[in-house]
Amino acid sequence: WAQDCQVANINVMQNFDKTRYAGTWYAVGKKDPEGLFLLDNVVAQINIEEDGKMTATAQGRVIILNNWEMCAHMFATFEETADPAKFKMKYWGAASYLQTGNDDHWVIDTDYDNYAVHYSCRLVDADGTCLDGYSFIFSRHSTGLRPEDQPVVLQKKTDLCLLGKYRRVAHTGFC
Ligand code: ODT
Repeated sequence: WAQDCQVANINVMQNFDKTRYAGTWYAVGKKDPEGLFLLDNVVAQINIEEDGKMTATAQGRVIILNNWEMCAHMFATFEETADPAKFKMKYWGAASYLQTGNDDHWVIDTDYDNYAVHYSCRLVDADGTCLDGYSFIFSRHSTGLRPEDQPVVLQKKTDLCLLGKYRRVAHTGFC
Protein backbone atom coordinates (compact mmCIF):
# COMPACT_ATOMS: atom_id res chain seq x y z
CA TRP A 1 0.00 0.00 0.00
CA ALA A 2 1.44 3.30 -1.04
CA GLN A 3 0.15 6.66 0.08
CA ASP A 4 -1.31 8.49 -2.90
CA CYS A 5 -2.06 11.82 -1.16
CA GLN A 6 -5.22 12.25 -3.21
CA VAL A 7 -7.60 14.75 -1.61
CA ALA A 8 -10.54 12.64 -2.78
CA ASN A 9 -9.18 9.63 -0.87
CA ILE A 10 -8.69 11.32 2.50
CA ASN A 11 -10.47 9.47 5.29
CA VAL A 12 -12.57 11.61 7.59
CA MET A 13 -14.17 10.95 10.97
CA GLN A 14 -16.74 8.16 10.83
CA ASN A 15 -20.19 8.81 12.38
CA PHE A 16 -19.24 12.40 13.12
CA ASP A 17 -21.35 13.91 15.91
CA LYS A 18 -21.36 17.71 15.69
CA THR A 19 -23.04 18.09 19.09
CA ARG A 20 -20.03 16.45 20.73
CA TYR A 21 -17.68 18.63 18.61
CA ALA A 22 -19.27 21.79 20.06
CA GLY A 23 -17.44 23.87 22.61
CA THR A 24 -13.99 25.35 22.96
CA TRP A 25 -10.97 24.14 21.02
CA TYR A 26 -7.43 25.48 21.36
CA ALA A 27 -5.30 25.28 18.23
CA VAL A 28 -2.03 23.66 19.30
CA GLY A 29 -0.62 22.85 15.85
CA LYS A 30 -1.12 24.30 12.39
CA LYS A 31 -0.07 23.68 8.84
CA ASP A 32 -0.33 27.07 7.17
CA PRO A 33 -1.87 27.85 3.79
CA GLU A 34 -0.42 30.32 1.33
CA GLY A 35 -1.16 33.84 2.54
CA LEU A 36 -1.11 32.83 6.16
CA PHE A 37 -3.68 34.59 8.35
CA LEU A 38 -4.04 33.25 11.89
CA LEU A 39 -0.64 33.25 13.60
CA ASP A 40 -1.14 32.03 17.15
CA ASN A 41 -3.37 32.30 20.21
CA VAL A 42 -6.06 30.66 18.05
CA VAL A 43 -9.14 29.55 19.97
CA ALA A 44 -12.30 28.32 18.24
CA GLN A 45 -15.75 28.02 19.77
CA ILE A 46 -18.11 25.68 17.94
CA ASN A 47 -21.83 26.17 18.53
CA ILE A 48 -24.92 24.21 17.53
CA GLU A 49 -27.82 26.57 16.94
CA GLU A 50 -31.47 25.86 17.78
CA ASP A 51 -32.08 24.83 14.16
CA GLY A 52 -29.27 22.28 14.47
CA LYS A 53 -26.86 24.18 12.28
CA MET A 54 -23.20 24.49 13.27
CA THR A 55 -21.68 27.93 13.65
CA ALA A 56 -18.40 29.10 15.15
CA THR A 57 -16.47 32.03 16.43
CA ALA A 58 -12.72 32.16 16.59
CA GLN A 59 -10.00 34.50 17.64
CA GLY A 60 -6.34 34.62 16.91
CA ARG A 61 -3.39 36.90 16.54
CA VAL A 62 -2.99 38.28 13.02
CA ILE A 63 -0.80 40.87 11.34
CA ILE A 64 -2.62 43.00 8.80
CA LEU A 65 -1.41 45.79 6.54
CA ASN A 66 2.15 44.43 6.91
CA ASN A 67 2.78 45.39 10.51
CA TRP A 68 -0.41 45.96 12.45
CA GLU A 69 -0.71 43.25 15.05
CA MET A 70 -4.16 42.57 16.44
CA CYS A 71 -6.49 39.93 17.78
CA ALA A 72 -8.90 39.00 14.99
CA HIS A 73 -12.47 38.11 15.92
CA MET A 74 -13.94 35.81 13.31
CA PHE A 75 -17.33 34.20 12.62
CA ALA A 76 -18.33 31.19 10.56
CA THR A 77 -21.36 29.28 9.41
CA PHE A 78 -21.11 25.67 8.28
CA GLU A 79 -23.01 24.09 5.42
CA GLU A 80 -23.52 20.35 5.71
CA THR A 81 -22.67 17.96 2.88
CA ALA A 82 -23.45 14.31 2.12
CA ASP A 83 -20.61 13.33 4.48
CA PRO A 84 -21.37 14.40 8.07
CA ALA A 85 -17.66 15.11 8.76
CA LYS A 86 -17.25 17.36 5.69
CA PHE A 87 -18.53 20.94 5.86
CA LYS A 88 -18.25 24.09 3.81
CA MET A 89 -17.21 26.91 6.13
CA LYS A 90 -18.19 30.45 5.21
CA TYR A 91 -16.22 32.90 7.33
CA TRP A 92 -15.75 36.60 7.90
CA GLY A 93 -14.25 38.98 10.42
CA ALA A 94 -15.73 41.37 12.94
CA ALA A 95 -13.94 44.12 11.00
CA SER A 96 -14.11 44.59 7.25
CA TYR A 97 -10.33 44.46 6.78
CA LEU A 98 -10.15 40.89 8.06
CA GLN A 99 -10.15 37.85 5.79
CA THR A 100 -13.37 36.37 4.38
CA GLY A 101 -13.76 33.11 2.55
CA ASN A 102 -15.51 29.84 1.91
CA ASP A 103 -13.30 26.87 2.81
CA ASP A 104 -13.78 23.17 3.28
CA HIS A 105 -13.83 22.17 6.93
CA TRP A 106 -13.18 18.45 7.27
CA VAL A 107 -12.97 16.70 10.61
CA ILE A 108 -10.36 14.02 10.09
CA ASP A 109 -10.41 12.56 13.58
CA THR A 110 -11.53 13.48 17.08
CA ASP A 111 -12.25 11.87 20.41
CA TYR A 112 -14.43 14.96 21.15
CA ASP A 113 -13.01 15.32 24.68
CA ASN A 114 -9.31 15.93 24.03
CA TYR A 115 -8.16 16.30 20.43
CA ALA A 116 -9.41 17.05 16.92
CA VAL A 117 -7.61 16.98 13.59
CA HIS A 118 -9.02 19.45 11.05
CA TYR A 119 -8.18 19.68 7.34
CA SER A 120 -9.01 22.07 4.53
CA CYS A 121 -7.73 21.93 0.98
CA ARG A 122 -8.29 25.19 -0.83
CA LEU A 123 -6.84 24.20 -4.17
CA VAL A 124 -6.68 20.69 -5.63
CA ASP A 125 -3.87 20.25 -8.15
CA ALA A 126 -4.38 18.65 -11.58
CA ASP A 127 -2.93 15.39 -10.19
CA GLY A 128 -5.51 15.29 -7.39
CA THR A 129 -3.13 16.25 -4.56
CA CYS A 130 -3.58 19.41 -2.51
CA LEU A 131 -1.75 22.45 -3.87
CA ASP A 132 -2.83 24.87 -1.13
CA GLY A 133 -4.44 23.94 2.14
CA TYR A 134 -4.28 24.22 5.88
CA SER A 135 -4.84 22.02 8.87
CA PHE A 136 -5.36 22.65 12.56
CA ILE A 137 -4.60 20.31 15.44
CA PHE A 138 -7.06 21.24 18.18
CA SER A 139 -6.99 20.38 21.85
CA ARG A 140 -9.59 20.86 24.57
CA HIS A 141 -6.62 21.82 26.75
CA SER A 142 -4.74 25.10 26.17
CA THR A 143 -1.58 23.36 27.36
CA GLY A 144 -1.49 21.04 24.36
CA LEU A 145 -2.19 17.42 23.53
CA ARG A 146 -2.12 14.73 26.16
CA PRO A 147 0.83 12.34 25.67
CA GLU A 148 -1.58 9.49 24.84
CA ASP A 149 -3.14 11.48 21.99
CA GLN A 150 0.16 12.34 20.32
CA PRO A 151 0.68 9.05 18.43
CA VAL A 152 -2.90 9.18 17.09
CA VAL A 153 -2.43 12.74 15.83
CA LEU A 154 0.99 11.87 14.37
CA GLN A 155 -0.64 9.06 12.35
CA LYS A 156 -3.33 11.43 11.06
CA LYS A 157 -0.71 14.01 10.01
CA THR A 158 1.00 11.22 8.09
CA ASP A 159 -2.27 10.11 6.47
CA LEU A 160 -2.85 13.72 5.34
CA CYS A 161 0.62 13.81 3.71
CA LEU A 162 1.43 16.73 5.98
CA LEU A 163 3.94 15.17 8.35
CA GLY A 164 6.64 17.74 9.20
CA LYS A 165 4.60 20.64 7.85
CA TYR A 166 3.03 21.68 11.13
CA ARG A 167 4.22 24.32 13.56
CA ARG A 168 3.32 24.72 17.17
CA VAL A 169 0.63 27.34 17.93
CA ALA A 170 1.49 29.28 21.07
CA HIS A 171 -1.01 30.51 23.65
CA THR A 172 0.53 33.54 25.31
CA GLY A 173 -2.61 35.38 26.39
CA PHE A 174 -2.40 37.92 23.55
CA CYS A 175 -6.05 37.46 22.62
O1 ODT B 1 -4.77 31.02 9.07
C1 ODT B 1 -5.06 30.79 7.90
O2 ODT B 1 -4.44 31.30 6.99
C2 ODT B 1 -6.18 29.85 7.59
C3 ODT B 1 -7.39 30.04 8.41
C4 ODT B 1 -8.38 30.95 7.79
C5 ODT B 1 -9.79 30.73 8.22
C6 ODT B 1 -10.06 31.03 9.64
C7 ODT B 1 -11.38 31.65 9.84
C8 ODT B 1 -12.00 31.34 11.15
C9 ODT B 1 -13.47 31.40 11.06
C10 ODT B 1 -14.23 31.42 12.33
C11 ODT B 1 -14.22 30.22 13.17
C12 ODT B 1 -14.25 28.99 12.83
C13 ODT B 1 -13.76 27.91 13.60
C14 ODT B 1 -13.45 26.78 13.04
C15 ODT B 1 -12.40 25.97 13.39
C16 ODT B 1 -11.38 25.64 12.57
C17 ODT B 1 -10.94 26.28 11.31
C18 ODT B 1 -10.34 27.64 11.45
